This record gives sequence, structure tokens and C-alpha cells, in this order.
Amino acid sequence: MVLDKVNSPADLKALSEDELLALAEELRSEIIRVCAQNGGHLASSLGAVELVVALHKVFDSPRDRILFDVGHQAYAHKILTGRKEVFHTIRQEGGISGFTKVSESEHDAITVGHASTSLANAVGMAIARDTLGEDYQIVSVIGDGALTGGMALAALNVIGEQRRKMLIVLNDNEMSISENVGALNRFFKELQVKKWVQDTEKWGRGVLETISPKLFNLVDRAKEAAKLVLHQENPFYAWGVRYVGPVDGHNLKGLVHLLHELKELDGPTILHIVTQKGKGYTVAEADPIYWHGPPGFNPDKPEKVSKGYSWSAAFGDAVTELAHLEPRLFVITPAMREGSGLVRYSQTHPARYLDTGICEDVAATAAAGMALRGLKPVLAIYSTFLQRAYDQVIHDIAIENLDVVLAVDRAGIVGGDGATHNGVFDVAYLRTVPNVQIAAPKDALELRAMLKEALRRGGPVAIRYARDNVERVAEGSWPEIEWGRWEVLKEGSKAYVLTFGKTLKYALEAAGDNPEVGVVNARFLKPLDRELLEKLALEGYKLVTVEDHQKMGGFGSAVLEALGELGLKPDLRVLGLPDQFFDHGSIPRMHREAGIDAAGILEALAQMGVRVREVG
Ligand code: TPP
Repeated sequence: MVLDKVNSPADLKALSEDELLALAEELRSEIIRVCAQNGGHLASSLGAVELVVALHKVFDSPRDRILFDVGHQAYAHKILTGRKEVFHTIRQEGGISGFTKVSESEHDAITVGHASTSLANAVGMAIARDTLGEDYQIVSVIGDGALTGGMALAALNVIGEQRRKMLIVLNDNEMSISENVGALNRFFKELQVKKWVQDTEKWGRGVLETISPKLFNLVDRAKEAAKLVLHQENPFYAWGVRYVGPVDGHNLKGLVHLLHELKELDGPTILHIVTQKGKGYTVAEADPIYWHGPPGFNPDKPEKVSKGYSWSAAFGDAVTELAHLEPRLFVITPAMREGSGLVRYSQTHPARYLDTGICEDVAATAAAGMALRGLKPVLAIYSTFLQRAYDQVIHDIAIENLDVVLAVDRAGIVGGDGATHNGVFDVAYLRTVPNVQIAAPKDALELRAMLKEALRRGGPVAIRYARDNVERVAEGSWPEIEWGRWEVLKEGSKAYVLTFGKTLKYALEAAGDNPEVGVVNARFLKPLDRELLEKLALEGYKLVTVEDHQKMGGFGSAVLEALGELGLKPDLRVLGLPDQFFDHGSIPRMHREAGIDAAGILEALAQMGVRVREVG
């Protein structure tokens, strides 16, 4: 095995071209083996193997900085940079991260997980390098999906003006998680076609057919489109960035030679490589959407597995039905059709569906524009990615109290993706914004009731739910809900646990059949049910608030503020996530550590003198 000889990029530099080819195949096998075991970003990492090998052959990491946008395609980079022995722990409790992480390795240039940050980081690094009089190269690897992000495009504007030495490798596989979208993406396709048409003319049809019949079919199909661009300027030229490509990103020897050529060029250069997502693994090539980030699988017999009925699916089913009842409903996703449960919706209501690309800010402000002109937009967005659209929520949506529903998915600690993806800030950052209301359903029926009522009432409403499964409900179920009212799920004689969403199950578990402990489904986080809160406090109940969210600024804080305004001081404990980041790992372990699980609730109750069963 060539890989046995490689423990660092320096070892790789000593290999012959043929050994490099063997190494690439061995890396593929290792990535497949470990993803089969742990799950992970399989297809993206398989597509980038040759690129990673070529970069480490030509550049000198960690002196040269190699930045991976999103950082999910860097598995080969991890294996090659001293993490071979621990690669099998990727995304696991105590193991290495699924993304690049500065504190994990000197070879990881940026800590990342959200898309479109690498170019701004790269220009910042180039400025630092030049200001400090240092000399090294900065290479940013960015996918065509990540390049749809406004941050990346705005950074190009700075890069083109600054004209500092850097290399941007555009890894174009025509896929984001789903098919990539946007005008720039169409242009990249046209560039590819243009190149192939030129090659056809140069080499003749026969040669190209034997090289790549698939590409050739595409040329035939897209010749019309090609005519449009053959005589047009390349847009990167206008940006002041040198453009090279498109070239085959799986031709390892070719890549090595080309990168050597580009390595010392001054100013910014874009190398456009064309790759296939899932390369080298038949199922992943055929269905790169499923194999973008599959759970574990049998590598000898890879099959799709059902992950169960998720909150996202429940949301997707609800909006698909609701759109039949509400003709002004319009659903927006920033590049998360699959993750947000919107495949069926997008097929059923294609005219009332928009994928903005990885551009949460545009998604939020487009929702505002739709609401200003009479639509009822629902923006389906992960809690962690909504962070990218905070100003848009305030400035474009909330000030004019526009009718925009935010369907906030993946709320709480998410597990394998780690600190960059935990949805643990949204209650805090949303509840400070005037006009924004926040609800959190306990089940799919409540989700439906909240969605319907949010659309009826208008104004900005965030409905938050976890990365979890939920019980499926019958089509056509549209129960009513009393807006702003909490629900007492269990009466207690001495104490009440106030919580919502995922942690309700912990509260019910802790309460069990203990007559002293009651449980409230605090399903409205803003406004709170002040009437019930006041009643419980006045009647002398001890209170415990629980949330899978930062303690600071969250639900417990809101309860304390309300009690403070009412001049009430019940015996109260606030349970939530402490002032720290949680890395990837086991959700129950992190909930235990934070003390927000059943045992944590029992501990808090015991401290307040409530009789509870043995705390284990
Ligand atoms: N929004 C942000 C800000 N960050 C994210 N990581 C995502 C959404 C979710 N996401 C992760 S990877 C990805 C998306 C949308 C697609 C990236 O596509 P591309 O950059 O082309 O890389 P590929 O996986 O195709 O190699």
C-alpha cells in the first residue's frame, strides 16, 4: 500500500506519478470504508481526491495555506496530513471533526462548516502575508455550490481589486447538495461546453467519443447554448481575476503539471476544474444527492436507508398540503431542498418554489419582497444558517412586520456536524427583534396548527423544531391552536418543569408518575404565556426551565425577565447550554453534560427540595 508510506505531505512529495495514482485509489477506498462505518460527506470527498493529492504534491502545507470551503470535501486532506490513524473516528464522540478545524491540525487553514467563507478568509490572509512581509501561497478550494453564496461573490470583488497572489480552485461538479442553481452555474456549464466544442474541433469527433462518450452527448445537447458564449468575455476577467480552465479535475498528472505552472503566478488566479461528485463509487456517482452525506452503510452492498419520519418531512408534508389551501403560499430554500423536506413540495408546486442557492441573506430578503407584494412566503432554513440572515430578519422583514414564516429546522445540538452546525442561538437572537414571534411545536399536529395560524395571523413568525424524528399524522389534519397559550401536560403539586420541543420528553421522563412534579409544554417562546407563568409563580410552585439552546438569552432568560417585570420571585432553576461550544459527538452525552436531560432535571428538582426518585 502506498498509503502506508504516507504520514505527511512531505512523504507524498517523494512519490512517483504512478504511486500518486495508486494513492488516490487507496484514499478513495479508505474514505468509503470509514463513511460506511460513521456516515459522512462521502460524495463530495470522493470527487476531490485527485485535487487534494495534487495540491499536496505541488504546494507546501502548512507553509502554504490550503483553505477548503465548507470543509466537508477534505477527507483525503485529513488522511494525508497526519490524521490517517484517527480518520476512523471522524464525526464521532472524541474523534476528529468532519470539517477542517484550525485547532485540530496545523494543516487546516480555516475552521469551517458553513459555506462561502474561504475567499474572504483567503484575501484576509493574503493581506496579512503581504503586510507582514511574508512569502507563501494561499489556495482556496471552493465548490460551484459554495460560490453561489453572496459572501463568496462579494469576496471576489475584493480579491479582484486587491490583486494579491492567491489561487482559487473552483471545484465544479454541477452539484450543490441538490443540482446547483443560479445564473453563474449556467455560465459554468456553458464554459464547459465551449471547451468541449473547441476540443472536438481540435481532435475530431471520433477521438472525443472514445475519451468520453458522456461528455460528447452533452456537447451535442448543449451546442445551442454554447453558441451563446463562444464569443463572450469571461466574467472573471471583469473581476480582475485570471481564469484558467475548465480542465478535468480527475486527471491527476495533468493537475500536478498545471498547478506547478500556476503556483508562482502573481495576482489572483481561478483554476476551474470539472469533477464528478461521488467519483469512483458507482452508487454515489449515480445518486450524488443521497450520497452527499449518507448515514452508515454496508460498503459491499450500499443501499439507501430510511432515516425515519423527520420533523423536516413533517414540515414538507404540511406545506405541500397547505399550498393547496393557500394559493399565496410560497416556499423558499437556500440550497437545502432535501434537508428541509421539500422534495415533494418542489415537485407538487414548482411555480411556488425558489432555491436561492447557498444564500440565506438573499432568501430572507426575497421573502420580504414577496410579502411586500402579496405572497405568503415560508422560508425553510436551518437554525445555524439563519444566523447568516440576521440583519435581513431585522431590517427587511421585522421592521415592517411582514408576513414571513421562518421554518427553523435543526434547532438544538445536532451531533455529528458539531459546533458550526449546532442550532443553539436562534431563540436568543430572534426574541430580541420586535414583531418576531417564536413557537416550538411538540409534535407534527402542533406544527401544522402553528403553520396554519402563523399564516392567518401574519407578521414574522419563527417555528423551530429539532433534528429528530416525529410521529406522522394523517393528511388533512389541521387542528386549531390558541396562540400564545402554553399547555399543561401533567399536573404537579409542588413543582413545574417548563420546556418545549425536544426536551419535553426529558421533562416527562423526569416527572414520571411523581405527583409532585408537573410538566408544561411552553410552546410559545415569544410572546410567553404570562398568564400561566404568573399563576404558577403566585401559587408558589417551584419552577424549572429547560432548553436545548444557550442558557444566555434563551427561554429561561425570557421567563426570568417576565417574572422580574411581574415582581415575582419563585424558586426557579434555569437549565440550558452553558457558555461554551459543543463539538461533534453524542447528543445524549452533551445533553447530560449540560444537565438538560432527565437526570439533570431530577437533580435540579432535588436541589429545590422536591421529592424525586433516585438520581442516576
Ligand atoms: N448554507 C451554509 C451557509 N453552509 C452550509 N454548509 C450549507 C448551507 C449546507 N451545505 C453544505 S455542503 C452544501 C450545502 C448547501 C453544498 C456545497 O456544494 P459545493 O460547494 O458545490 O460542494 P460539493 O459538495 O458539491 O463538492
